[in-house]
Amino acid sequence: MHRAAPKADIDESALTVSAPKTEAAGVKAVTVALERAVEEMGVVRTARTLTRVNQRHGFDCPGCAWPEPTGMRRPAEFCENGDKAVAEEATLRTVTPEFFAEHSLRELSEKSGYWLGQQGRITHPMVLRPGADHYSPIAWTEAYRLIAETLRGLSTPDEAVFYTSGRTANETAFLYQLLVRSFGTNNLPDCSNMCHESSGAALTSSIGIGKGSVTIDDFKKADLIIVAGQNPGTNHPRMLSALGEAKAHGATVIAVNPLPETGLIGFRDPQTVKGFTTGITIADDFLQIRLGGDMALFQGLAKLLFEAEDRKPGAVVDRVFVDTHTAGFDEYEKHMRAVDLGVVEEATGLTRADLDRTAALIAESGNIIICWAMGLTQQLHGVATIEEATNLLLLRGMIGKPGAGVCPVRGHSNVQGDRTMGIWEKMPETFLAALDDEFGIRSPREHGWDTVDAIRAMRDGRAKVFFGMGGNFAAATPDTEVTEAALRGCERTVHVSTKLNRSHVVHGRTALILPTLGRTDEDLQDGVRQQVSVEDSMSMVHLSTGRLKPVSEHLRSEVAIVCELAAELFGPGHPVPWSDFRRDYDKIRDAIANVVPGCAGYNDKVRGRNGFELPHPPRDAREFRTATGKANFAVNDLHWLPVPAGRLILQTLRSHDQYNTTIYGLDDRYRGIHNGRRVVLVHPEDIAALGFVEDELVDLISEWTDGSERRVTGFRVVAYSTPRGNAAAYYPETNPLVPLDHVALRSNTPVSKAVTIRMERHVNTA
Ligand SMILES: Nc1nc2c(c(=O)[nH]1)N[C@H]1C(S)=C(S)[C@@H](COP(=O)(O)OP(=O)(O)OC[C@H]3O[C@@H](n4cnc5c(=O)[nH]c(N)nc54)[C@H](O)[C@@H]3O)O[C@H]1N2
Ligand SMILES: Nc1nc2c(c(=O)[nH]1)N[C@H]1C(S)=C(S)[C@@H](COP(=O)(O)OP(=O)(O)OC[C@H]3O[C@@H](n4cnc5c(=O)[nH]c(N)nc54)[C@H](O)[C@@H]3O)O[C@H]1N2
Ligand SMILES: [Mo]
Repeated sequence: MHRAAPKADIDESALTVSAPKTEAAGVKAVTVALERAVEEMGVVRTARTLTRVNQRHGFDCPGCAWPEPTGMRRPAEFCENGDKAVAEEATLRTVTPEFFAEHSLRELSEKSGYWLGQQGRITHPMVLRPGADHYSPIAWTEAYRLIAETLRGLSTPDEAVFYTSGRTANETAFLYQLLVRSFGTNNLPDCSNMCHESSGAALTSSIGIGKGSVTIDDFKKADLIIVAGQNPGTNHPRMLSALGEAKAHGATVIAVNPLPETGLIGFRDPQTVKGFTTGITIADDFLQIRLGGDMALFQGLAKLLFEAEDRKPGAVVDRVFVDTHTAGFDEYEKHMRAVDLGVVEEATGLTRADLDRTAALIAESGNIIICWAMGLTQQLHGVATIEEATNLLLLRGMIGKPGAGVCPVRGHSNVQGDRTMGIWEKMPETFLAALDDEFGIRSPREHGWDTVDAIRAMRDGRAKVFFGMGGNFAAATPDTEVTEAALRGCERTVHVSTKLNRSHVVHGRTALILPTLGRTDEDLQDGVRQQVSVEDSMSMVHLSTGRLKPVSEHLRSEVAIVCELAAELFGPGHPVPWSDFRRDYDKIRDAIANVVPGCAGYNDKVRGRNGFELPHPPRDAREFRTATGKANFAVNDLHWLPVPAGRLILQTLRSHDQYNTTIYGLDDRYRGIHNGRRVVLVHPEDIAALGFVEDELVDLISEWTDGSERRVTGFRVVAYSTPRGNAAAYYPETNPLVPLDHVALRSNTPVSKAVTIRMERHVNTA
């Protein structure tokens, strides 16, 4: 079935600005989601899909990684943006061989990512031969042969890069890393390198495991929840229900953010009938912090906590916890006592009263959770900042007890599971040894390239093949011009994809598109329905079953693609039973059970009512598997971001109408931006001080330490509530501004939330 896609691309001149919304979700959210769903899928398919999101026997929402409430799943775990994610995937619009015959590559490369994505689901495997101007259809067997031939022709397996985006289910992820390691490289960059890598690095060093320590039930037991650097109203809408419930149980919520994000500030719960009539304010307090000021905030709070302890010895520092379970406390205390609160005020833009009030709450609260996302991780000192947040919790004894802990809120629905399954360029020896034992292979031990290093390798000609398991590498990565040139320099680029995106038109000498089933699609192998499994942000693993009839009979599951490619690449006699795995996903799970820690009995456990919880030693037993055997207080020198004269610090973030590089629509309703995306949000006084006026068109120019400049053009200036010297604009339009070498220390994550820019009046050259 083919439905017409909207033909028009974005017309930024139609952009309008209205006052930001003061409330998130509610009736409007339900209406918007349903309209979008019916438009994409029609009424029947809408009814069949939206009732199965996140239900037992249903499929896992391809949106965010926020967990489902345990015990009873609500009759409809409604979420506007989850439903948009489903509609985007379950659409009946298709991109067929005729489409590719009609549209040349040149034409497609001039289209926006929005337009490309709106065309629908890709129906056939396609190839772009050297010098060709159009993609043309290719048989699956021939596609595998081409890929295998190129891989075998490399002078070393390390000349290939195998990227993963976090939608990939556990079964695929496990087999994919097995294929890559059997082939002989650890070059397994993933979207996590650009996302929560800083959280993983900080938490592994502080508590011995790179995952959050709270479960969904802890939210009901918390007294204080700090949400820093996160916009849940848009990116994790169901988290607002958990926060609302926490408040009903008496919790206080503090939002730490440069922007007054709708949802944290106001919220109507669409889950409850009451939600349709009464709204609540989620955040009891809002600390409007300057970009990159969080490290100063957490250090300043620590100093104030030590002073409170002096006034009332024994009341603030959890001595028993600190003495029994931690290392490095004395040095940390000394360092924090020396913090200059004047500097903290300057760095954060907050007042002494803000700091005192927050410190008092932390001192008095019995159970504290700190949540965060990209506002903390995509910063130069993101790892140290997260360590400082963790230090505060350790000082108060807040890890490994109900209602308290660290909560990095993950992005992609299975990004955490992919890591558990071995998608990482630096998997530990224990994992590799277990993998080798299970299959009789010899995994390479040398660490591979992460995302930024993979771009450098392609740029420098050290990598020649790019293989993407989902995602949109060309658009999601920093320094677009450099990255696109790097991809174009490749011998072969291959993408396993559901929908068309920028990465298909920024191609190597030969390019392949391998169309795959999504979460919502029924996956039949030899006539038998298969299920996959995923892990949410809180280490809960559960099954996901797609039931929709795929839009084309030529789609293959990601598992099948990996197995069939492996069979072609390795030939008969390979020790891994690829074809058995393809036929029966239970067999993959049996292998996972033998290799992946905490997964024994996987097939049984994952079929339990709510799936199963992976072990988390700090949460389960206050056991810290660090080098010291204890939780470590980290000691960091204070860093923050002064704004150079005449400049702004820019953060690149998501609108309410997108999923990463997938643009659902042009309406950032909560922020009052409609019909367009090229805006830069600036403090009204900065607009005037820099010599501009509201609504005028500017170019944004980033300046890097080596003197180089990067420019994006034609952005409308919008007056917005943000700290002085700070600005915000949407990703991925602003990715060209982020220099490749502008990465977080210790995690190599692109610093997408702090790019120094200047604005220039836009000169229309068209
Ligand atoms: N609908 C929808 N859902 C999504 C996604 C999506 O694109 N659309 N993406 C998914 C993915 S992969 C991810 S990683 C998550 C992302 O979830 P978020 O991290 O919420 O996403 P961003 O839009 O990047 O928002 C960053 C937030 O941090 C704030 N911030 C920026 N810099 C700072 C800072 O220096 N300090 C503080 N305290 N705050 C700061 C910004 O103002 C903004 O509120 O969402 C996931 N869920
Ligand atoms: N400037 C800036 N850059 C950023 C960020 C930022 O905040 N600012 N955020 C970063 C973050 S947090 C992340 S996670 C990355 C995201 O980076 P990616 O994960 O690479 O990007 P996505 O846009 O999520 O990928 C979308 C594409 O995935 C494909 N797809 C969708 N579903 C499936 C599926 O089921 N299977 C397969 N095989 N393919 C599928 C579709 O073809 C779609 O076009 O971007 C990062 N880049
Ligand atoms: Mo992410």
